[in-house]
Amino acid sequence: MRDHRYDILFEPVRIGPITARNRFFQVPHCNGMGYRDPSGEAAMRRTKAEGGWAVVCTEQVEIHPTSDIGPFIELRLWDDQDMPAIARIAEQIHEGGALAGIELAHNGLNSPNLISRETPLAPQHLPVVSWNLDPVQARAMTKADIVDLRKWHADSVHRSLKAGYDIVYVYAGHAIGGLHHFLSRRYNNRTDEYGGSLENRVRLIREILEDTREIADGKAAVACRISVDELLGDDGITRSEMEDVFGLIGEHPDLWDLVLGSWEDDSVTSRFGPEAEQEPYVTGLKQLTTKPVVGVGRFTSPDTMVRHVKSGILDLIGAARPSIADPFMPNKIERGDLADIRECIGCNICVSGDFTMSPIRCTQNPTMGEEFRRGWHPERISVKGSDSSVLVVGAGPAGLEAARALGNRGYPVTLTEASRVLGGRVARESKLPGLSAWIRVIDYRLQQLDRLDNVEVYRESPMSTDDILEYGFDHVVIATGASWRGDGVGRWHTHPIEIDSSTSVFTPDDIMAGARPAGKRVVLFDDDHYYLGAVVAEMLAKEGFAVTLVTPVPQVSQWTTNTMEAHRIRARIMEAGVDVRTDTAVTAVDATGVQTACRFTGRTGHLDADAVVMVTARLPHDELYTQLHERSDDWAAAGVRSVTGVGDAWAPSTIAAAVWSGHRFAEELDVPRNDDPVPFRREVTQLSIEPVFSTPVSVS
Ligand code: FMN
Repeated sequence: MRDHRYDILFEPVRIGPITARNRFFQVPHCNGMGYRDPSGEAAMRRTKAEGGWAVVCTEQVEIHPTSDIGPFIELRLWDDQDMPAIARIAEQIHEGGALAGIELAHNGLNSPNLISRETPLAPQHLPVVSWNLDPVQARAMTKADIVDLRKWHADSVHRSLKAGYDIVYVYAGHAIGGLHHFLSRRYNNRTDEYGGSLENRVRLIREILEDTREIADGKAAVACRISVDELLGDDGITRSEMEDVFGLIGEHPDLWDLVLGSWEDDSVTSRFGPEAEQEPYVTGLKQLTTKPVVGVGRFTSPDTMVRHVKSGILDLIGAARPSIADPFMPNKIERGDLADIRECIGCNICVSGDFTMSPIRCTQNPTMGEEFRRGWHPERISVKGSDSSVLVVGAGPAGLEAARALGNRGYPVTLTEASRVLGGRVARESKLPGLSAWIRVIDYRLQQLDRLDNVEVYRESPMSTDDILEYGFDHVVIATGASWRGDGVGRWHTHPIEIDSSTSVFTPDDIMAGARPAGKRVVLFDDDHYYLGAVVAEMLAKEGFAVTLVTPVPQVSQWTTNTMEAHRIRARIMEAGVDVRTDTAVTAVDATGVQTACRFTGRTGHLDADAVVMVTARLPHDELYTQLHERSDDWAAAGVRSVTGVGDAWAPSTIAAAVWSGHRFAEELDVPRNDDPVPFRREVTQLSIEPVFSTPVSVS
């Protein structure tokens, strides 16, 4: 039953000509599926609609080939050929019971147009601000270009209405939507009526809002997504300037959707920003308009949501990442099942789907992106296919998820953990600076296991091969995790390096277990390139060690460009006093420190150190798996039918991958084997148009 304190979240909100049935609003977010996997996207959005979000939006939709931000895979509405995909998504959102919003985007300066090869368009001549630093410049838009842009936008509004959308966006946010570039002094140095004064810089947004409203004509609501502060001081959009923007066009849209700065600022990870971080920036803007306001802030606490509504900051609770982690969050709040909410941990692995052009993934929600292609659902799983019993060995992220999902299917499950602490690597890593929110991966699963009478959990229960064969479970899942190796093997060295035993070598596991170097000078060799190297470096530096981080790539924690954290990580470790040596490898550990080599020239060097921390690679704990398979002749007598490795014990990867792997085992147990080499459904390009190849003209 719903707690009455949360009633206000379930009040309807009028948005122009339409009414949202509650205050839960899934704001636009990309998902790495877009034009390539539109049915995958449609199923994902539908799941959220079923989960209680009153409004479910698409990601940014490119309205024209000059707005091509490939290789990112977004939706397109370049012409009518894109209509079936766009319409299918609206239809599925409606089937799920929500209103459908579409974020029309002309990306201007942000679109390198690599696929279309059209010339990028911007307020002034400037290099494009694409993520890959593409050597492409945008051309300053002429008046004719502006007329064209208005027409393309208008065309896309017509198409959106035809496709059935209830809310049509004008996108002026994140320094991505091209209208943002017109508004911002950083990008707009025009001297015509579209540059200079605020009134001029706002002109194109105003015109496009007016065009959109005229076409929507009461059939759909018009939303405007805008960055309320670019966090650049007077060089960009400021919060006080935004008040003037509201003075000029505050009544133009039917809904304001407020975001902060660039996408990196807006989707800040939990390591660098708390829930509701945007509150000071958005507070007060609602009072400058009669139109409803939606805002974001990795909202997972219904109390925070209520406070935002009651104190007049927001009308609608916007969410991207919390809706990814738990597409059913609104329904769970409504039912009063708060412990059932899979709270977003703010790791931004969802963002990495976009950056790696692969379907979206989520640490908390392994079904995200798998709704269509594998038929997975965040709240429903098929009932068990037999009376088999399952033993899960290891209660890390993979084991916990396997036990939870198998338990939900109705199997009798025994989960054993060698240590006293449940959670494996997540329990250890969430104690590191900035990673405390990650404990939610364990909390959610333990709370769920508590409710399952058919799952028994045993701590301090190390299992041997003999034990397992003696107990005679039908299926055995090995989820025993992995350990960091200390021999230097990783991407750079594929064989152990020379290590002089007089210099102590630590692994992240040693450091997380509380071990510390005896001396002060520490070299940390990061050949892993995700978060851990920099987190450990920061922690040791703050504890007073003199830390030098050595990495063979150009950037610290380079892979975190995919979670949009790399720049913050670098700033944080600089502030912590860590000395950084990029493009350098540790090649040996000697009696006085480490030998190094420049990645490019091979030039060698030496760094004095009392200790070395190797953050290079991990080795799976697969001994049990291997031993059990060596004794496969004994399985029949013991009643064992399968032994499967999952998560890091099978192949070390991200926490998201471990959770997914445990979940996959649970989904597929007793499901008839699919012999198709592609274990999921996919959409392939229909060769529907007769090819007409141009005939080369020969010149004699
Ligand atoms: N915002 C947009 O306006 N358009 C997008 O296409 C878009 N893509 C996103 C993709 C991902 C994976 C995420 C996490 C965010 C994206 N955003 C996009 C920003 C979100 O809409 C939102 O403003 C931001 O993540 C903060 O909200 P949250 O804390 O609820 O995630």
